Amino acid sequence: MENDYLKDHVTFMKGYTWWIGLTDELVEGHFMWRDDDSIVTYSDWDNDQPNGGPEDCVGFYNKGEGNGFRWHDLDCGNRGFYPICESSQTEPEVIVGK
Ligand SMILES: [Ca+2]
Ligand SMILES: [Ca+2]
Repeated sequence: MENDYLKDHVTFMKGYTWWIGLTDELVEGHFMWRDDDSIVTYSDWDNDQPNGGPEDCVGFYNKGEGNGFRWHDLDCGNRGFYPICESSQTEPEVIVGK
């Protein structure tokens, strides 16, 4: 599972949050991969996520010791998070609604 692969490779850098290239900025609650607009078929949301609203970008988020990384929807404008997928940050996006 790709998700587990990524976890294995980023777990050693706890304290950082990693964008995974998943977003619902086109249709709220409808998460799609940025690289090919495919619908997400697997998920690893944290217990109270996604909590929606203006948080449209999904990151690997580590709450604290022992918790590991789970998915959180987060404010796309957050700086200091690191993209796992290179394709996400530079493509022009057409926002059709929220
Ligand atoms: Ca959202
Ligand atoms: Ca959230």
